[in-house]
Amino acid sequence: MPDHDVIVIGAGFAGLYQLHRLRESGFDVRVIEAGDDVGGTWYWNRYPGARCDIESIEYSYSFDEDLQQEWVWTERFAAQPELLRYLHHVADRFDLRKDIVLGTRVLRLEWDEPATQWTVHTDDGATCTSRFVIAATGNLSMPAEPGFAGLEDFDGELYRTSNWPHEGVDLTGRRVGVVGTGSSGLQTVTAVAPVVGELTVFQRTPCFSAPAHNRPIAEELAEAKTRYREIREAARTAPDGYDCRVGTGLLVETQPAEVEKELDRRWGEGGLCLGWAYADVMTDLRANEAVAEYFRNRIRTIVKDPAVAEKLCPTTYPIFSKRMCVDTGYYEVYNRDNVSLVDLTEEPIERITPSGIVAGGREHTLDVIVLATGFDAMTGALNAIEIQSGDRTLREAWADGPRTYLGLMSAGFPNLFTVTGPQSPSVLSNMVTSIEQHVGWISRALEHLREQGLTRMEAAPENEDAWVTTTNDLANLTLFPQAASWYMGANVPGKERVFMPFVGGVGLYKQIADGVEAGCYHGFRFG
Ligand code: FAD
Ligand code: N01
Repeated sequence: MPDHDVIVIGAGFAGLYQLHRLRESGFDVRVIEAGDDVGGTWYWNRYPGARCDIESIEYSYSFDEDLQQEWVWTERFAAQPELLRYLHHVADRFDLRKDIVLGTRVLRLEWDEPATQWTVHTDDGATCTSRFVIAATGNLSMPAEPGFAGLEDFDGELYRTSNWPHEGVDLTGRRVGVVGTGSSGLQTVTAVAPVVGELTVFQRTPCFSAPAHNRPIAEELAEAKTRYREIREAARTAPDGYDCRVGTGLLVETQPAEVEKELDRRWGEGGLCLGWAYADVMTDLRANEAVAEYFRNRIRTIVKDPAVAEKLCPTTYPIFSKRMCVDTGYYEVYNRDNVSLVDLTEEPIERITPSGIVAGGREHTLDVIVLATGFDAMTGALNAIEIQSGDRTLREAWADGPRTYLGLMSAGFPNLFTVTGPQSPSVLSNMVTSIEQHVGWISRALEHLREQGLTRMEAAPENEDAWVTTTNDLANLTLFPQAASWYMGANVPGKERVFMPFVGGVGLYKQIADGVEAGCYHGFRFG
């Protein structure tokens, strides 16, 4: 018999709930987490300004009514310390820590077909076995390497937003360079600009960002708590896993003045819902360009120097085809005297020297470099583990891009589940909604196996092929593949360019997954 029924890898939002859910159902579960504490994303990403951009009321667990009633969110978009406190509260409230091994990285998984179990090898040299493994390893947990020549020669301080020192960093009065202008870079830049002496922002591709209009939410929260059931139900069927009042009209058939009014309204509300004003924004380049130009005009209005404003205006990809950002005064930062912008398309980074960054032949002298250069997203953490089944590793099976059935399992790798795996809505959604949906589905599948006296479950190759085709075909109906985004794996040199998330939306995906379950797990094989 294996040592455990289930080993879960990772103790973020996904791993914590997966542990609780299966333990409640009577399974013996062990969680293995590389970090020294629970929290996942919110354990690692402690950079100044880090906060969520899905509203806290919705970016939180729904599985326990008492939990959602008792927890008090202070802001519309909670900051990292509050999110981490929440996840600690969850771990303690449900007594999860006793089944979590911290500070331990899973290096290798080996499928033992005769014993129908996985052997799990960890970086402390130990091994243990389990019937099932659930990878809750995160879509954005493996930092990407920017590959700058000379990085190790830098004599100043070097930090990564994805692994920020727990004790914090005093940047007061210092010359700071931030590389990267995605969500992490943008939040960092906004937070540190008023504190540092000089700030140089190194931008390769500008982002589109909408205002957060962050605020205390005492009254909103009290009201939300009276109808939490309704809010959660709406989230589970919405395209993005949160309530956005999705527009059903076509922008191209709407009068420009009306479009302007609707976009103004959504800009006034703030947050990510700007993308959901019209139904054709991600399928019709004309509609997309109209919204993109609306954003650019906003940037031009905020940023006083027209040359800087133009550099901040994205023009090389459709809006929303790279993950949109949400900010609190980002563009305003460029009106400060202590902030300068380096456009890396004109002046590429050549190397890092002991005293700074050389870009376009100019040396920028710096005390501190902050790398906000992103993640090997979606497949990075999984591929970092040597996952061996028969004569193949998962990395080999996914060499031309991830292959899954429903983003839950991969053919040839029995009893291995992925929470919010590639080809599920995952990063295109409120991740907590998608995590809860996957955890529920996986847990019910394991209960089904137990009830039927079965020990083995695997995706059928033909259903996996069909799902891969479906997800690719759906993505190709949209503008998403037109951007060199991390959704496409384009930020990691040598990574296969395939659009990885399922674009059909959380509600549709749930219907499909529920249908598969109701149809006796159609497309899965049991033993
Ligand atoms: P994670 O939180 O990434 O946890 C995975 C854990 O697995 C990590 O702790 C990691 O250490 C561990 N792990 C990985 N590999 C191994 C291994 N081999 N051995 C042992 N342990 C391992 N999503 C939203 O929906 N809304 C937001 O507002 C939002 N904001 C974000 C802000 C930031 C800064 C970042 C980086 C991401 C954000 N995301 C957001 C995405 C976020 O990752 C998810 O919302 C969510 O936190 C994912 O939870 P998870 O448990 O799936 O993964
Ligand atoms: O990473 P990113 P992130 N030289 O990949 C640049 C979530 N999140 O950590 O676009 C120069 O978006 C790169 O340039 P380019 C959210 O889902 C949410 O910021 O590749 N530049 C880009 O500008 C998000 O999408 C929040 O040309 C280099 C930047 O670095 C996801 O996590 C906060 C480079 C990386 O941006 C990832 O966000 C934080 C190089 N060699 C994260 N390599 C919220 O607000 C990379 N870049 C909720």
